[in-house]
Amino acid sequence: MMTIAERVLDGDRLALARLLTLIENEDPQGLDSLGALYPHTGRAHLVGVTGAPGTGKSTLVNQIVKLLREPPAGVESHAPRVAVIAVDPSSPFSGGAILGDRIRMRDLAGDEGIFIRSMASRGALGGVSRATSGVAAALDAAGYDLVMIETVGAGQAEVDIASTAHTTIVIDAPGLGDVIQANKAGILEIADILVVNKADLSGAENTIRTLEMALSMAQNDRKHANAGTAAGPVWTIPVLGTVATTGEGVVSVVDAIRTHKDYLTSSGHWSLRERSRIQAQILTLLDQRLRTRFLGRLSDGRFSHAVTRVVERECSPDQAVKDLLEEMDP
Ligand SMILES: Nc1nc2c(ncn2[C@@H]2O[C@H](COP(=O)(O)OP(=O)(O)OP(=O)(O)O)[C@@H](O)[C@H]2O)c(=O)[nH]1
Ligand SMILES: [Mg+2]
Repeated sequence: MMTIAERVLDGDRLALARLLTLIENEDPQGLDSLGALYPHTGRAHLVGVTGAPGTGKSTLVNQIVKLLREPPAGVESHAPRVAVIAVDPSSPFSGGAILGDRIRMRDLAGDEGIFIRSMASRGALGGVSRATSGVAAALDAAGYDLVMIETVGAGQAEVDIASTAHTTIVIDAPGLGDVIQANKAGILEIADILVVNKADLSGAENTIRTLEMALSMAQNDRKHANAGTAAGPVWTIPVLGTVATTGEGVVSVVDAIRTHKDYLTSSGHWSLRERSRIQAQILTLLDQRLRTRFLGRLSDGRFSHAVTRVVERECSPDQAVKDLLEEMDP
């Protein structure tokens, strides 16, 4: 009998779906299978798509996938296999309903080169990114060239996605009080590609201009900070206007995704990002496992006693941790 990992490598979509569920649940069988698949990972381009609720992320991802799978006539190109992970989609869906446009979806639904998956975050800090990295790795091993990860931008989630993906697309739309919010969330720092969607609405030009100005100021600061360091290829963050509902401007986004990948490879940033991505994953796992192991070794009530001491101001949190560690490992 074939193992689940072998079946995934063999292109079995049902086995893949099952494996993703096991990984999401952090089931030991899923984690073992992922271990078996790991040597087959490292090829996929992971593209994060984030932005405020309702900015048009799903609609745009739909258009990007469609364009990648059906290159316009005359364009000589080998269509990449594409997977989509939707983290915490605002409405529950089965199969392809997330992509909204049902007619278009029916076209895509029979396409073996597309795999769509939604997953719910569990609220636990780091939980989303941990499971998302695993799910993305499984899709990578299954042979998807491009894995798009849609997350709603709400503080930590978008920062998480930037450390999970190779390329981060931040979507903005006119009339959100955008730049101020964007700055607050550190969005300009995580974006490799900025998209102003809903370019059909009034105010879009203004949003694009404001973002371009904020970017050029940030890039000037960076230039000063980097003055004197070795010159290499430099990435200039593009600001692209789109109308996701009609597909206008989406070609430029697809181009930017490809160009950014080329930039990452030629500048050496691809391997740097891989390294820091993997380092972050290992550290997160270490944090989690060491803490679980430590708490498991404490005698009953010891942890809760430490909390009580701090609550009653008998000691500081720092002192409480020192005492716990000292007790365990004098
Ligand atoms: N006018 C206009 N409406 C758009 C455009 N793109 C998307 N919409 C509409 O905006 C609404 C939200 O689109 P979604 O694609 O679901 O947005 P989202 O960012 O995925 O939303 P959440 O996942 O809920 O955060 C839908 O009603 C879309 O039809 C656009 O370019 N112009
Ligand atoms: Mg969505």
